[in-house]
Amino acid sequence: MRNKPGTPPRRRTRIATTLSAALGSIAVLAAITLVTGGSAAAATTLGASAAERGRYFGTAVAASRLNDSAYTTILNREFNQVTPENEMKIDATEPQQNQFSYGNADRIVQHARSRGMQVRGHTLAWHSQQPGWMQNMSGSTLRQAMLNHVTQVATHFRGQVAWWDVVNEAFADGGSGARRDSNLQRTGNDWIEAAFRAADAADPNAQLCYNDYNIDNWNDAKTQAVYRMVQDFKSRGVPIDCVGLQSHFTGGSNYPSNYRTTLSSFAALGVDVHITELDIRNAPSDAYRNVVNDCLAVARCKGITVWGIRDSDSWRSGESPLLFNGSGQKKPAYDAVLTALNNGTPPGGNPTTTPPGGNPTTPPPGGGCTASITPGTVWGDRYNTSVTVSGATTWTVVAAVTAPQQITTTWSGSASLASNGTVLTMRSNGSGNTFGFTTMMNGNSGARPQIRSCTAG
Ligand code: 9MR
Repeated sequence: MRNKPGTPPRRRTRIATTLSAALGSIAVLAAITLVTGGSAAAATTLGASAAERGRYFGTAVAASRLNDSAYTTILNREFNQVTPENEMKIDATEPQQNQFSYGNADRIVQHARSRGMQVRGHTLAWHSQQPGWMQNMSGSTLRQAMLNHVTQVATHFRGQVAWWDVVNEAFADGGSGARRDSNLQRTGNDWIEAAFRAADAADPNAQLCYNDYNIDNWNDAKTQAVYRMVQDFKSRGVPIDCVGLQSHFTGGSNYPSNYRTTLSSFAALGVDVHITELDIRNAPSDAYRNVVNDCLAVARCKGITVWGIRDSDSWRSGESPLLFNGSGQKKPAYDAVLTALNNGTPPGGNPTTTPPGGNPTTPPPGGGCTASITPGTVWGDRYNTSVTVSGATTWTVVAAVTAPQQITTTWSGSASLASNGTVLTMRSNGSGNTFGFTTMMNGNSGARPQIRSCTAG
C-alpha cells in the first residue's frame, strides 16, 4: 500500500503502534490489578456493583416523584433498573376502554432509558387496579378486552421494556394451592397462558414473567402451585421466560431460610428468576444481606428491585422497610447490600484480559483529561466496560459502541444515551473517577467501545 502524503515513515508508525499497545497493556494490567486487588476497586453504588456481577439493582419509581431532586439524585446514582410503581397498571394505561393513556409511564421509561437503566413493565393482566369498565366485565367480553389490553400496551412499549410482569398475583393465599378467584379467572383457567401468548406476539423480544407475592417459602402451597404452573407452561411451550418473586417481607411475611432453594428450584425449570418488589420490615441488615447472597448464588437470578427508594416513598412507610431513610441517607441495610454485592464473584470469573475485539483504545488528547478503557466481564450476549478518567475531577466523557451493539446500563456517572444507545455521554457525578457500562452485543461480538472525547470541567 502506498503511503499517503504526510503519513509518517513506516518504521516510525510501527514503533508508535507497539508503544501505544504496550502502554495500553500496562493500563489494562494496572486496572485489572485494581479490580482483583481488593477494596480499592469495590463499586460504590448498588447498580454498579450488581452490573459487575451481571445483574441489575433496581427500584420502583413513581412518576410524581420525578420532580423531587433529592429522589432523582439517589435514583440516578444508585439504580440501573426501574419498575413503574403504578403507571403501567391497567387503570393507568386504559382508563376508558380502548382509550390508552401512557403519559406517566412514558415519562418514567424516558427517564430510565436515557440514563441506561433497564425497565420492567408492571403489569399487563391483574385482578386488581382494573379500571371500572373492566371490573364490570365477564366472560368472553372480558377475555377479549384483557387480550386487547395486553396487545396494545405491549406493542406501545415494544423494544423499551426488557421484562414484562405479564400476569400478576393469580394464585390464592393459604394452603389450597388454587388459583385466586377473580373476574379474569372466571373467564377460564387458560387466561394466564392466553395473556402470555398475546404478550409474546406483541413484543417477541421482551422477557415474559409471572409475578407474585408469598411464593418465597419453598414449602408453601402457593409456591408449589406456581412452580407446577411454570413447569406445565415450559412442558407445553407456553412462552414464559421468568418468574418474579415480589418478596415483600413486610406485614406478616418474613424472609424464609429456604429462599435460595425456591430461587434455584424455579431456575431449574429453565426460567430466569427476579426479585421484583423487595422490602423488609424495619430493614434488618441480615435479611437484606441474605437476599442478595441468595440471588448471587443462583446464576439465573437476574437482579433485585426494591419497592421504593426512601422509607417515605414506601407503600408501607410505617415499617421503614427500605434502604434509604426519609432524608435520603443510607441506612445500615444499604451498606450490608452493597458489601454483599461487592463480595460476590462476577459470573464467569475475573475480567478477561484481552477483549475479543483487540486492545482498548485510548482517547484523542486535547480535552484536558484522559479516559482509559478497562475491559470487564464478557458474557455470551454482552460485556462490561470500565472507564477511568485522569487529569480532572469533573469531566465529560463521550464513548461510542458499534451498532447493532447497544449500551443498556451505566453506573457511577450521570449518563445520557443517544443514537439508539450507541453513544454515551457520561458526566462526573461525584462518585469517583471510574464509571462503567454494559453493552449488548446484538450479534456483533467483536467490536469494542471507543472513547471519542474527554473534556475537563
Ligand atoms: O406500591 C403500590 C401502591 O402505591 C399502590 O397503591 C398499590 C395498589 O394496589 O400497589 C402497590 O404495588 C403493589 C404491586 O403493584 C403488586 N404487588 C404488591 C405491591 C404492594 O401492594
